[in-house]
Amino acid sequence: MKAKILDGKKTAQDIRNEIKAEVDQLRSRGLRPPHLVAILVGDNPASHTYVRGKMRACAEVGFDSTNKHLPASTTEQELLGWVKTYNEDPLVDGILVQMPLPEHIVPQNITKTIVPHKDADGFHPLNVGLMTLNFPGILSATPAGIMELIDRYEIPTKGKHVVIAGRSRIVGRPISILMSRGGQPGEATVTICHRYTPPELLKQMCLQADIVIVAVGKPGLITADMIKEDAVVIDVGINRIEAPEKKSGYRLVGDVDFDAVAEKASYITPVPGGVGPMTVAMLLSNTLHSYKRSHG
Ligand code: BQF
Repeated sequence: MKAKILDGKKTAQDIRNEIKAEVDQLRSRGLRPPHLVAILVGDNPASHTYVRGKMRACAEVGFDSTNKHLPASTTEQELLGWVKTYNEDPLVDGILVQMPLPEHIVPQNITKTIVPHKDADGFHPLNVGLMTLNFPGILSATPAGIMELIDRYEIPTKGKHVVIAGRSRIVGRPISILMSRGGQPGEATVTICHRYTPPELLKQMCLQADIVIVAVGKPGLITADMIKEDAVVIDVGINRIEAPEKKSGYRLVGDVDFDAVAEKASYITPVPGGVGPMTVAMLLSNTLHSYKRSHG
């Protein structure tokens, strides 16, 4: 089958329009809009691009936003000081610290210091715990974006076999929990593959999957011979590869051999324009929820 595209770019636009409508409502009632703060440490070019995109998304939906740029030499203590300042600021609803951080800062120390109800990325251990136990809380933005995409395209997950490649704290691990924790859409059978899964076993697992979710960071990891006819393929990989013909000098590809796999799958996410824009939309959604929580 020639796969249909799971259009994250369009779906994220729909979500932003829904959020904008809510923000317009708030404004018409004389309330301030939600406010997201992004803290960026250092000068990683990709991080700059991501933060710029997030700030643009805030502007589009009518959120206030603050882009707090700190030098690469910022100490962990100084960064924690900024986090605490925004934690205590009643005019700030969401806080994110852009990853990756410079080597001398331990990311978990930062993540656990953000007050859980302002944790726009959903990385705080309390939010991860609540998510695991199926309690209401803030969901990690990328897994939430994947679930939202699956939900809006009405892809069945109940009783299906979901194979996940990659076990990161931010994507692989939480999506495995969301898919299997019970409730809709969390009634799947889940297999997690990771760096110690032998390639032959990864292939066997993928061939048995109704839904394959790949978040590894290796271009071309998933090839058409690993995919069952009519499977759903979700590519979370974002890899920059050299492309001299491009103005930027690079182009983005996922972890999936898109053209060949699209001949076999029933649905597939493109890169760019798949999961990435959904992540940013869920960041806004998390911030709106935080705002509503503090405004009754
Ligand atoms: C798209 C991220 C790895 C490491 C740190 C749209 C984004 C990406 C792609 C984006 C990501 C990935 C983000 C597209 C945020 C997703 O059109 O395909 C948006 O901004 N993302 C991040 O902040 O840090 C990362 C991936």
